[in-house]
Amino acid sequence: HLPNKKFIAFITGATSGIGLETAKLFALNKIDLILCGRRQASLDALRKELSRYAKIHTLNFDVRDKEAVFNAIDSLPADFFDIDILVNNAGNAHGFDDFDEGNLDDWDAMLDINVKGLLYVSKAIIPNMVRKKSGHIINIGSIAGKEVYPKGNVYCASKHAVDAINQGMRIDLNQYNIRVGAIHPGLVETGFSDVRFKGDTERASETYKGYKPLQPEDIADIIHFMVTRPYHVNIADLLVMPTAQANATIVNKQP
Ligand code: NDP
Ligand code: 8X3
Repeated sequence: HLPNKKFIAFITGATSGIGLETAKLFALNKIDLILCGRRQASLDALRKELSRYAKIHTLNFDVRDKEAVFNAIDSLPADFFDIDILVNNAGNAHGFDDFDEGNLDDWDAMLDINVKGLLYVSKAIIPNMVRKKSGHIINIGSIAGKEVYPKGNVYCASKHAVDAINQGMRIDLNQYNIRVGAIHPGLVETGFSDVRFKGDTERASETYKGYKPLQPEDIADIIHFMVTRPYHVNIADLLVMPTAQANATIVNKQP
């Protein structure tokens, strides 16, 4: 359903997991890409791999750094400036502790990256969508934004904020013909748990044992489905879990 004009998508967190698979699928479908993250080697490898299919520009910045976000987006060459699709994906959980044992640096990281970083990137990109009265913003929330689970506390708060921001954007950008929607995944096998458990790979891999978790390709596929609907169709809010998962705490694991 995409018109002949080539589309440009801006993906945060493109160096791993959901963002990486979305980048690959978009490129294969000839969507030009601005790929963001902090791992320069991964950005370079992606540019090399995907340039066969679409035009690729990479930006290295930390979404926590307000100035870096605006400088990076201001630095876009003219042929990458006209962004049609923003995928607000960068984010992670940091730590998995009872509230009273939570680490302040972890709390800062989750609120600064998952919430404020998403706001900074959006603030830098939305004005051009407003000007041209079109655009599509997809916010990656989480089942943690729909339910609070034990030891999820501040991560859940950050994703509840993403849910609220998604709704707020949709309400306020409605007058500008901009599509806004969120996907809230359950368990997806990515680098997510390595980050949450601070490099304890054994604990991270336990998260995905005994059942078939979602793969990042599954979420990428849904993101691509959302952006390829006719423009009058806006998929506003999706909760997507592995079949083995019933809610944030019930997972049918087999020994
Ligand atoms: P990964 O850890 O595999 O990927 C996270 C991405 O976010 C990386 O590309 C990383 O890039 C980027 N990122 C993290 N911190 C920053 C930062 N400070 N500045 C810029 N980029 C940053 O995890 P997922 O692919 O699973 O996570 C993607 C999104 O999906 C997140 O918002 C997560 O909360 C959400 N989600 C994940 C679920 C899961 O079970 N995996 C379920 C529900 C939601 P780099 O390190 O290069 O900066
Ligand atoms: C990531 C999935 O279940 O750890 O958002 O919250 S979960």
